[in-house]
Amino acid sequence: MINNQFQSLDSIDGVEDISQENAAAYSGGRVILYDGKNEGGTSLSFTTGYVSNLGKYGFNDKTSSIEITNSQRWQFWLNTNFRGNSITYGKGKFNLQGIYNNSISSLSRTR
Ligand SMILES: [Ca+2]
Repeated sequence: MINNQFQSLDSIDGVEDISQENAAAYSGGRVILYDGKNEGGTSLSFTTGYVSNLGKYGFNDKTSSIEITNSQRWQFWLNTNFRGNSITYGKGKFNLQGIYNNSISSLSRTR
């Protein structure tokens, strides 16, 4: 009985390890939005795709800094549905300046 219990705990650990590896592989890149400068405060991350309205995530007009990993590129718009002025960033960490601070409403991955 005890051995069986240990075996099933080991199995569970094994599954968790595999999913962590998959998560690491899948995170070949991501964008992370922060509501504070210098990657501070609340964050929200995406690995791919199009986000037409950050309001769906409670993050409309909140982003103050951005981190992009690997070789991804992301474009950020002032308005929802990819409208208005936009700015594009590649890999790195950025504080949003001027009109872009606390104004991003949509984004999409471009690479
Ligand atoms: Ca906006």
